[in-house]
Amino acid sequence: MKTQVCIIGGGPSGLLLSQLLHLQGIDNVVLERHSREYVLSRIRAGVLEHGFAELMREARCGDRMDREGEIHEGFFIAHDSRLDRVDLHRYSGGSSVVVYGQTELTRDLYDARDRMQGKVVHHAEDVKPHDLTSATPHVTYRDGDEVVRIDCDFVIGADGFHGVSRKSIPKGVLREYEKVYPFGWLGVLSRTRPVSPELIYAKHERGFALCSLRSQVLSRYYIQVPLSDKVEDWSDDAFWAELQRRLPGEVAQRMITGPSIEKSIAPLRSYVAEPMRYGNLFLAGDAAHIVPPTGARGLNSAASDIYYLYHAMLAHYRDGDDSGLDGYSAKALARVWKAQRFSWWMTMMLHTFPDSIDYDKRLQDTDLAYLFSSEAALRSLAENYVGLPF
Ligand code: RFL
Ligand code: PHB
Repeated sequence: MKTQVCIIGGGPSGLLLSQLLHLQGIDNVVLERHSREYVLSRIRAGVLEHGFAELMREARCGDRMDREGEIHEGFFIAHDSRLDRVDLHRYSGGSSVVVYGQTELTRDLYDARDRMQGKVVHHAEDVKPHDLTSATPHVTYRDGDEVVRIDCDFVIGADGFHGVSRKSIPKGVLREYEKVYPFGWLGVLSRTRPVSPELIYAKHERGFALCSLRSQVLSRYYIQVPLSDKVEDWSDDAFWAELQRRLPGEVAQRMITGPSIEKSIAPLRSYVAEPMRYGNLFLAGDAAHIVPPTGARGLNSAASDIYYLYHAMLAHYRDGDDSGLDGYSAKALARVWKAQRFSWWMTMMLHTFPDSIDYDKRLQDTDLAYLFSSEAALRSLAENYVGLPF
């Protein structure tokens, strides 16, 4: 098989790039290890920044998002038994975010790929990139007993944190930066009315909690848990009781509980791999960088990678201009590191750290006190949360 761009990974990053390139007549193939049902069963992000929503529209995948997604112009931070609102609209100069689940967004991308008869291979086993530093790289995968070879101009590594792409860059070339946090988030999805129409991020001495949503009938809640906890340790009743303990009384009182329809634990990690290009391999999204979910940046950082890659590929094929490809890694990483900083800051401010000393706790309190007493601090939070410009 021959194509122009071979994309490894059929998550949101890979599918969005595939769709954008195809619309410009650039031939591509997506290789996904799992089934479509598996990819769509993972409950992950819920908050999309404005620029991502625009990119979905440009990819002609924005109709359902615009119909069913909710525009949010603010969120709350609960601390010390009070609820303070961050007015995103006011402090970001009129911007907002869209609450629309990653599952729905991925479904829309798959539907769009189907409509255009895009080439998406599921159950692609043993995907391996080859000859990445040559002008003629190729990718192989196994389909049952058969090994299939795809010759291409470029390979895109959009295969998430555990994918094969980043691992195919020689150790001496790759520089990795990592910070692992001593806790995870236990998440529950439930078909109940959300406790608040806007998100609530809660700082509490028992641990962080987040009240999020997918719609006005579907809630998504998280609580900070030790890394040693297992999902089986948490009955629904235990989860609701702990969530309520971590929220201000008036919020806890109006919480509607119900059976969980999904429950999972995600460890929190910050990670960046540099550079994001090796020969004709380009990394994008979680394959190159991970953030703790506190700042809602992960999927949004993937979107900016795709934006830069899409425009770089377009300039290459349309104008013979390679400056975008040559500058991709530096440009993407500059924005990635700002998302890292913001996610780290939100995480450090709002979580309970098992080894923190009294001094650290006073600094956390001061961070929040400063935030809600300074317009400059609120502006900084808002501009990062709605998304820095691409
Ligand atoms: P994905 O989604 O991991 O997709 C990668 C795809 O590649 C496939 N794959 C392979 N395919 C072929 N061969 C191989 N060897 C392969 N290895 C892997 C996988 O099966 C998969 O389908 O990466 P992508 O596309 O870069 O997307 C990144 C996002 O998924 C991620 O950043 C976000 O979910 C992070 N995130 C959030 N981001 C936000 O912007 N806003 C949020 O509100 C938000 N909330 C979250 C989150 C992540 C969470 N978890 C569980 C980590 C909340 C949580 C709890
Ligand atoms: C979610 O709804 O899953 C969500 C929202 C905001 C975050 C993280 C996760 O910061």
